[in-house]
Amino acid sequence: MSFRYYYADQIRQKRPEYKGTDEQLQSTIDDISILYGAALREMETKLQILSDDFDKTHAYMPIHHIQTRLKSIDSIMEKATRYGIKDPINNLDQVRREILDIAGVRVVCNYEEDLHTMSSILLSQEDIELIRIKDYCRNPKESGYRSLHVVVALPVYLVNKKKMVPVEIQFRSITMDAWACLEHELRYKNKGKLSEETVNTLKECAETLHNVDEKMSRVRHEVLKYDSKYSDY
Ligand code: 0O2
Repeated sequence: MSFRYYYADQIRQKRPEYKGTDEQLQSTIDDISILYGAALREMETKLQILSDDFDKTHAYMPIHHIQTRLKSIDSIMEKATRYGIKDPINNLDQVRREILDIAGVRVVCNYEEDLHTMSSILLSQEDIELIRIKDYCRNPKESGYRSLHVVVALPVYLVNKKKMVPVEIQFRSITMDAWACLEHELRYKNKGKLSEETVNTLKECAETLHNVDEKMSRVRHEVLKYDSKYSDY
């Protein structure tokens, strides 16, 4: 096994149905890493700039932290199969058109109201194209999951071309993120199966945390209204 085709070899072992050459497979993998990796870095920088400018203009940083992740090829293939894409390893163009969270950014904000503020500011930027929004804050999922999912395309400039690359941004408050991380771990450790009782308890926890978010937001307004430097906020 040559080093150059190390990843292509690994993928071919799991996906022997791949019809192209190792060079073609490696080139596609490199393309995904370069394009989507670049889009992730650009998006992280954009969000960091917004947070810094908020700090300068409002003496407040809405973003608590940012995480980025590139979906693994295995995970992309699994999702493509779940989406009904036939023979995904041989239909990578279709996979890239339909799987919109290959590049994912999680923006954890201090307060629930910051999520919509930050997403609106981001969407007003002229090089950002909105693809779709799923507002699980206003319409939580059956599990109790809350988050604001925004998929956008942003330009990545290569040597001789510009490519619009989709990125999914999940805006969450600290409490939404805490719930989602714990619930995800519990579900994962139980191989996706949780008893009805546990599912209901987790839903109750999500509701309790939502109440905490609302109370914290009220406290924030109470505290900040006495401070003139926040008056335009
Ligand atoms: P990862 O590694 O977190 O990205 P899908 O539901 O995946 O078929 P779609 O349209 O992308 O398709 O769904 P959605 O619900 O808009 O976004 C899916 C992502 O939201 C998940 O990513 C999770 O990150 C998160 N999510 C959605 N529902 C829940 C939930 O009930 N609990 C938790 N903890 N997270 C949730 P992936 O793909 O699972 O993986």
